[in-house]
Amino acid sequence: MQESKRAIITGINGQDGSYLAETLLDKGYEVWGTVKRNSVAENQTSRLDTTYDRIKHNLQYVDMTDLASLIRIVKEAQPDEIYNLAAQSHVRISFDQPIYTVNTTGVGSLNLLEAVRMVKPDTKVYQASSSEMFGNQLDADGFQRETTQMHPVSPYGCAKVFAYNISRNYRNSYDMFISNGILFNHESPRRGSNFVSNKIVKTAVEIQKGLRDELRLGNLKATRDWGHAKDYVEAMWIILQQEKPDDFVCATGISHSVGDMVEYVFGKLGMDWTQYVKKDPKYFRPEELEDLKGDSSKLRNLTGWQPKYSFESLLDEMIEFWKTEL
Ligand code: NAP
Ligand code: F7E
Repeated sequence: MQESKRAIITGINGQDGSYLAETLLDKGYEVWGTVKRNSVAENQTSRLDTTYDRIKHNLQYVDMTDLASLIRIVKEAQPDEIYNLAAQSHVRISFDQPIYTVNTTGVGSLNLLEAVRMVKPDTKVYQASSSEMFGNQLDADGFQRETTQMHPVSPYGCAKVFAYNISRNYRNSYDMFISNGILFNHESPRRGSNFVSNKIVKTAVEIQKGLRDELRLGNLKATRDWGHAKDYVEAMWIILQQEKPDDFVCATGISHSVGDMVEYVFGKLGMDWTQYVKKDPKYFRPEELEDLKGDSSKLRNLTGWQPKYSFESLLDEMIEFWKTEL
């Protein structure tokens, strides 16, 4: 009988890590994961309710800035695949903590590559790259794709560009299987509630239930290409199953403004958003990324990947979640 494949997910307790753990377990993988120490122990595994019993013996304390801890888990797990999802992933907060963000999200990825190169260089590595790397650069048709220039406009975006480039450099220099998934925004009920989608949905449901009376937001005009995290973690797995390592954009190809999202969510809950939404300068960024819309033809044509969720069905699922949760 063929042994099951073994994968490490860094940042397994994040939004994507938790869905990817479910996906890989369903596919018969032995799943290992890295967690970050938190003084509230329950927070360390707060998104792992559905998987905890199956992975609890394979969870290790690792910080991306701590090379020794990365070497240890790669040595012990001897993985076939690593999905590098751990990062300080909040763009606005990256302006408050630029050095921490670069150390974790940028140099941390290099630490992982060094651990793999030293201990098990035949491991396939997925690097969680981001549409934030493009900044305000658009192709003439309004889309961003693998060939679009990268001009990041946040410390987070700059750190991701470094991780993207060093991943390509290690792939070419050492013949390692390292692929970048350049993922556009993806959300779910498990999204941190300080990202705009979950903030809008959660607060709108609270307003409807009389628990709050306003929603304070920043830039309503910015547009994003929003998909569902479940669709995107499937793409991560597909990217590592290809014959050759490569870089792929993953996106829905449809963009909406933050204002569109507000209007849809409040409308679904039977409320007029203009009565509740207030602009707050606190939520604007020092440099704004105005428009994102991804062309993922390369991934779609090669692998057949396509999203199952639409903008509307994603938000409907999130609204239902918060109606039950609150
Ligand atoms: P997330 O929910 O913020 O999860 C990030 C994970 O990384 C968390 O488990 C976090 O642990 C962990 N982490 C943070 N700093 C760490 C450190 N110094 N050492 C070890 N672990 C650390 O992010 P996500 O939405 O799942 O995204 C997954 C990855 O894809 C990230 O790299 C993100 O930048 C990238 N990405 C996300 C999107 C998107 O739209 N979601 C799009 C493109 C790329 P704690 O929770 O304990 O802090
Ligand atoms: O902001 C605007 C904000 O924080 C979306 C991360 O996963 O995707 C994510 O980064 C838009 C921006 O996501 C508020 O200015 C308005 O234009 O949900 P967000 P993000 O910055 O696009 C990329 C692809 C990643 O890789 C990142 O890891 O919404 N906006 N008002 C607001 N945003 C927030 N958070 N809060 C507001 O009040």
